[in-house]
Order: sequence, then structure tokens, then C-alpha cells
Amino acid sequence: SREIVIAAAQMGPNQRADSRRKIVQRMIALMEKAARCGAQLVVYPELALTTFFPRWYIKDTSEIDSFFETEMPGADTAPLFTRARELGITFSFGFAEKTEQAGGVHHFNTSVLVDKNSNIILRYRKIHIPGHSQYESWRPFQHLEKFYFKPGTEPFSTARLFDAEFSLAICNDRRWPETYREMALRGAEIALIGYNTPMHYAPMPSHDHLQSFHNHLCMQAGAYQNGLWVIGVAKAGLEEGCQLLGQTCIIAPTGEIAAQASSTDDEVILALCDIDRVKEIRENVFNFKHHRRPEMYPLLSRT
Ligand code: ING
Repeated sequence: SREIVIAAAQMGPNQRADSRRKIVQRMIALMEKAARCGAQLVVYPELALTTFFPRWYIKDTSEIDSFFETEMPGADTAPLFTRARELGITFSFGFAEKTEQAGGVHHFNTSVLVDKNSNIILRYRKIHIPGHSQYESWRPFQHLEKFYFKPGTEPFSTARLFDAEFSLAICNDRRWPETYREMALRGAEIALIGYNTPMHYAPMPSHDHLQSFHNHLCMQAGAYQNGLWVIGVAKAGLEEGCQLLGQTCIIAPTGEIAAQASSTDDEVILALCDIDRVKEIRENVFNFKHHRRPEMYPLLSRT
């Protein structure tokens, strides 16, 4: 069977003053711990290299740019790629990406999957950008992802690693059922999803106590309804005064939580993932070919 030891490397808070170098050192320590435990793949959170800066309205463009990577790997991230090569570890992490494309400069909320030879075999740019695009004074903190990031222009895609099909998603993507269905219809077997989720959701404070329930509800449902392994990895803890949800987890295609973090700090959790278990779902209850009726869902992919 196709068994892979997958580690989720939950990260505690990245404070605004934390240097890339210091954060990358923490990521390397997590990778070394995971490697000691037999991990073959290490999954990090969304925006792993910086604090969650969309919580502020920053006007100064040079300060904004200080949160973005213009090359991957760059000087600050090269040590992570080097250490991974030495350990023979594949990994995935999220970061703010500034790129020159088609004559323009674009800013994306990006994640990559890197093989053990430091090749970036999959690059994903966040499709579902939550929050708002203008400063809103009523909020205790902002969620200005629509101000800082351009939505991804490529659909979800897959890459092959360890004889299995991987797909990437980021944070808010995990709340949308379309994310998992599109991935599964494209043959994905494992979804790697980093997130930065505040415990306080300003537009609906009465839902604050539901943040961890909704976090697992979405990913467990996505896993079960599409026969996917889902690795959900948090940046957690009190980050610049904002409490971020932890609850990092590795979810089997049955929807069961196979491993879960129990802190809101840097923490490695692992599971021995038998990828062939996706068949338990894909060849039975959610056998798309035999049971799915796309002709009866005409509105589902209508723009
Ligand atoms: N953060 C949050 C998320 O989707 C959010 C935004 C929080 C939306 C709570 C709805 C409810 O987890 C990011 N970065 O998408």
C-alpha cells in the first residue's frame, strides 16, 4: 500500500518584529523534529514566514513589500530548502508572494509544494480571498486580504509525489465545498491546507465560539465527501494581540481526525497515511462515476 508519514508543523505566533531568519530557524527546528519521528512530508501554515499582516491597514508601500517574497527560495528561505535536502524531506508552506507577470506586479497569498531536491513541484495562489478591501474603523482589527492580495487566477491543480496526487489550498478555501470537489475531480488524494484563523470574527461575533467547530466541520466534511486526506495546519496563538485558532489536524478520507495538535504553539503532529484508503470512499459511497449527477447540478459551476 502507499503509506506516507505526513507531519503537520503547526506554528505559534509570528510577531511583527520577528525576523525571517528567526522564523525560518523555527521552521527548520520543526522539520528536524518531524524528520526524527520519521516524517517524509512536512506541512506548514498559510503565511508561515510573517505575521498575519492583513490585520492592519498599512499605507507605506515599502513596509507592505517587507512582508512579501520576490523570489522562492530567497536568501532568507534558502536555509530551509537546504536543510530539507539534507534531511530528504519534502515540504509545503505558505507565504506572501510578489511577482512580475504579464507586464504587471501582482501580490498573491501563495503556497508551494517542494520535493526532496528542492524543486517547487506545485505552486498555488489563494482563490477564495476573505475579508475586505478598505479600512473599516468599526473592527477591533482588520482582515484586509482583499486589499493586499489578488485572487488566484488558476484553478486548483495536483502534483505527484510519493506515488500519490497532492493538491494545495489556503485557509478560507477550506470553507468552500467546491475546493475539495474540484480537487477530487482532478484526481487529488491529499489536500494540504494552511490557515491563519482569528478566534474573533468581527462581522459575526456570536459565532466566535464556533471557530474550532467550523474549522474541523469544513475539513472533515471535505475529506469525507470527496475521499481525501486533509492536512489542516494552523499558525496559532496570540499574534500581535490577536488570538489565532490552533486545532491543527490530519484527517482521513473517512472524515476521522487521525491526529490533532493540543497546543497553540510550535507543535509537530504526525500520522501514517495509507493513501489507498481514499478508495474506501471513492469506490463506494462517493463513487462519482456511478452516483454523481452533474447534469442535475447546472447551477453549481455557473459564475
Ligand atoms: N482567515 C479566516 C478563515 O477563513 C475567516 C477568515 C475567519 C472567515 C472566520 C470566516 C470565519 O479561516 C483566512 N486567512 O482566510
